Formats: sequence, structure tokens, C-alpha cells
Amino acid sequence: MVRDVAAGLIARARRGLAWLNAPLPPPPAALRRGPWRRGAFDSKLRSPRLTSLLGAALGVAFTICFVTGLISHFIQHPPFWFSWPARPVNLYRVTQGTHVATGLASVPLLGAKLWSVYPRLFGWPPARSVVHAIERASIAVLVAAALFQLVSGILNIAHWYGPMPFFFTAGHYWSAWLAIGALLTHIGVKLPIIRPALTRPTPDRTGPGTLSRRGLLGTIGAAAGVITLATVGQTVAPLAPVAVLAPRRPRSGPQHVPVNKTAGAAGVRDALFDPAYRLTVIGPSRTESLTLTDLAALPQHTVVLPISCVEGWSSTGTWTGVRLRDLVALAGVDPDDVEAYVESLETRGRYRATTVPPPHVRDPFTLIALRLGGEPLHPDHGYPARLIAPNRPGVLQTKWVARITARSAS
Ligand SMILES: Nc1nc2c(c(=O)[nH]1)N[C@H]1C(S)=C(S)[C@@H](COP(=O)(O)O)O[C@H]1N2
Ligand SMILES: [Mo]
Repeated sequence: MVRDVAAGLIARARRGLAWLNAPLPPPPAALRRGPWRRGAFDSKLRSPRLTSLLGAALGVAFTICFVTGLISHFIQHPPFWFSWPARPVNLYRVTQGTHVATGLASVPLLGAKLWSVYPRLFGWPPARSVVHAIERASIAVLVAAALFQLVSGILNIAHWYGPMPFFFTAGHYWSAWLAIGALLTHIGVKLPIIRPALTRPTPDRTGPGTLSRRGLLGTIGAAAGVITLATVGQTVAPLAPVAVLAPRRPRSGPQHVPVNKTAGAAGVRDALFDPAYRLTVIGPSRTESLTLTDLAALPQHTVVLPISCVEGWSSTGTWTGVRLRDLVALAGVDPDDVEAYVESLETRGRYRATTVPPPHVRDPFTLIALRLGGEPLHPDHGYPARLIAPNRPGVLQTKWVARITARSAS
């Protein structure tokens, strides 16, 4: 009984929605010119198999890129359920290097994939039905979001914020959800084409003397490989000479570590050398003010840790200074159970302060560093004191530290 009623309702809904699939009237044939004319695109390289193979590679690259991007986002904006460990010290270096490498390797893959399908833009009629029109619009969202991710990522690596009239991190994060959602929808919709195209090899229809499908895939694969090598060259010094696309070299910069923001650009040059400089450590019931001499008199420790920038480059340094846990203990708190709010002499700017979560406060490798490579820090590396912690994005390794506030994490 209930079932009959439900079946009746469904049938009626179906009839009611039939217009969605009804054929639309064709546009005037006189408009069918240029790329819209029959036979405008005749490359025999294009096939569902080529598009599906490129799509599969792109799907893998985008998924890895999305997951590693999420990790980086959550480290910087942790939701309550997320905690990032302090070890292994190079984990973030690997996840973020992978994020940037897979993103850049997607450039030739996406270019080739779009080439393989763009004649459909000029399909005739442009929309066969309302459903068909919606499907085309969803592909437009996917293409726009994917292009936006790649372009904004590349502009960020190049520090070229001019063309981005929005805050990069927020735009890149939210449109990543759009891209991955549109990608899943697209795969769902196209599965009936993708599955046979991937499982049943179709013969290559290209003739002798022209580029074959294998040749094309090989070329795209090589392009993706070269770009990946070039990206990894931002971190692995022996590969630096081939890092043609990498703006940052691992051993460049003062004290052999690259610099993103100099002391001059941060407007702290005068404050750095002020004899009145004190490192203030604030606990719930006690505040300590330390001069550079006081800091140098505390137990010194040396660690070998990388700066791993969100932009994909990283560079290892040998840092010497005071353990953060020793400093918060001076302010009378238990270093095993606090977070530390670390502030710079820099008065403005998004990266003037960070919160160091409990695993990193606790870790004996986390230092307020005074030296790099045995020398006092170069002004551009954060003189007189900077934070360096294991397994943490470079953007959270605050330079020119002036104040530390220890507070209960629970
Ligand atoms: N106060 C302050 N600290 C900062 C920054 C900044 O802009 N201001 N930039 C961060 C970024 S993005 C990176 S990658 C590292 C780079 O450190 P380095 O310049 O010593 O290599 O510093 C971080 N510390
Ligand atoms: Mo950075």
C-alpha cells in the first residue's frame, strides 16, 4: 500500500521533471561557423582513452595535492580535533614539497587534458537538453576552479600578489573544496565513459609519421617529470642547477638560507639593534625580561632543522639558542602542558605572531635561536632571536622575537 503510493509519487515526479531531458530547439544553422562547423577539429589523437588516461593521472595528482594542502592549512589554522606532531622533523618539508610538486606537475597534465576535450566547447547544438546544459556548466566550474588553483599557487610561489585582489591563502583554500567537489561530481557523471575507456584498450588511430598517443603521453609525462625535478631542486641542493622554475635556491641567501621577508621589509631594522631590547617571557603569575647577555648565559643547544616554506622550498640550518621549554619554565609554568604565543618586534603583518602548540613547546628541539651556522643570526634571519621548531611550516617560524606568553593549553 505504502509502496504503491510511493511508486505513484515517484512516477509523477519523473513525469513532472521530464522537461529537464526534453530536447531543446536547435539554434539557427547559420550560426554554425568557424570552430562550430562540422569537422573543425580532426586530430585523431583525441579519444576517450587519451582523455581518461590524462584524467586518471590528473585525478591522482589533484588528490595528493588536496590532501597535502589540507594538512598545511590545518597546521596553520588548527580545528579543535587536529594536532600536528613535532616529529619527524622533516615531515612537513615532505608533505608541503609534495603539495607544490604535484600542483606544478598538474600544469602540463591539465593543459593536455583540456586540449583533448576543448573541441566539445563547440559541440552542436550547444545544449541538447536542460540536463545537458547543467552538466556543461558543472564542467565549467571544474575547469575554472582547477585553473584558479594552479594559477594562484604559481603566483604565490612567485610572490606576485598583484593579480590576486584577495588574500591568497583564503582564496586558494576555499576554491580547493570547489575543485575537489566538482572533480568528484565529474568523475561520477563520466564513469560510464571512463570505465570502458580505461579497461578496454582502444587502438591508436593516428597514422604513421604523426605524433602517436604513446608519443604524446610520453611527452606530457616527461614535462611533468622535469617540472617535478625542478621543484624538488628547491630543496635538494644537487638538483638546484636543473631547478629552472624554482625561484628560491636552497643554499642562497645570507648564512646559506634563503629569505622571504627581510628586516628592512618588515620595518624592524632599528628595533633590532636597540640596546633596550629585552625578550619578555610572560607566565600567568610571573614575567621575566631577558637581555641578550641573560639569554647567552642560559644553557645553549644546537639543532639541525629546516625552514620549510609553504611555497615548497626548504633549507636546512644549524641553529643554536635557548630551548623554548626552558624559557617558559623561567616564567614559572610547566613546559609539558602549555602553548606559547610568540610575538615579533614586527608591529604589522600577518606573520608577526604565532601560537606554538604543546607538542612543539615540549620538544627539546624547539629553540629561540640566537645563532645560525655558529654566527649570530643575520638581521634578515631574525636577529636578535627567532623561533625554530621541528616539523613546522616556515611561515610559523617567527623572526625578531620580542615576547613569549605561556598559557595553559587545556
Ligand atoms: N616576524 C616574521 N617572521 C617570519 C616571517 C615574517 O614575515 N615575519 N616570514 C616567515 C616565513 S613565510 C618564512 S618561510 C620564514 C623564513 O625564514 P628565513 O627568512 O630565516 O629563511 O620566516 C618566517 N618568519
Ligand atoms: Mo614562508
